[in-house]
Amino acid sequence: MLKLHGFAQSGNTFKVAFLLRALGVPWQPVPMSFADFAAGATRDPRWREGVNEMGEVPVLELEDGRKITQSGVILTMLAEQHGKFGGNGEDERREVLRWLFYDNHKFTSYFATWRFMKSFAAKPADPAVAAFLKSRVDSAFFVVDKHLVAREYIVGDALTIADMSLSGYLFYPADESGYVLEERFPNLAAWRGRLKAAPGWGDPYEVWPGERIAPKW
Ligand SMILES: N[C@@H](CCC(=O)N[C@@H](CS)C(=O)NCC(=O)O)C(=O)O
Repeated sequence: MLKLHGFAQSGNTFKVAFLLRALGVPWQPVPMSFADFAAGATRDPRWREGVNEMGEVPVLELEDGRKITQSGVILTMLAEQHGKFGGNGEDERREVLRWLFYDNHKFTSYFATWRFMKSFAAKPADPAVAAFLKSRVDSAFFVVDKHLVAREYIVGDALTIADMSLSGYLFYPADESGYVLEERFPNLAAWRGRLKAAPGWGDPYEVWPGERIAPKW
């Protein structure tokens, strides 16, 4: 059976779980506790050597033991293998890839870092760093909000892995990030609502074993 390494607060892990559930593929979580993650479990040299040299989750472990990393690669691989959620035709598939890059570089990347710093870091954020990160989150959110103004989904007219990737962190409670989408990003909020009706969607803290942690700051 496929195994997915990750932890409950990891939206990057959730993206992959969302797709596995939408595909109806049997899989098994390999959970790490947030405390172990925060203490550096993925940065341990033995973990890097045995699981992922990049020191990150998610990691999808295949039945033959191979380990696939980077959520964008995992999503693309599974979508190709199953012929689902990858976009229809070459143009849409390229468009899906374009949004996966944007997500990994700007959208999830800044938002996940911001949320971690705001709620889960060992120390309160430096105000200048927080202001910088927040401005980067805002501009990425404005881009996707505008893209969704007259669209139901990110690419084409059906659910794809681009939706799953970009939305991965948006289903966590608003107090973890301080972002109430309805107030400033109505198209993102409406799209998130549509995705909750997608096959396989579930609340991240129910989909993955592990405790919700109250924001520290
Ligand atoms: N681009 C990567 C990002 C993965 C990532 O940043 N994962 C976080 C947890 S959600 C992590 O393991 N971070 C460890 C670190 O940055 O040291 C992906 O999409 O898989």
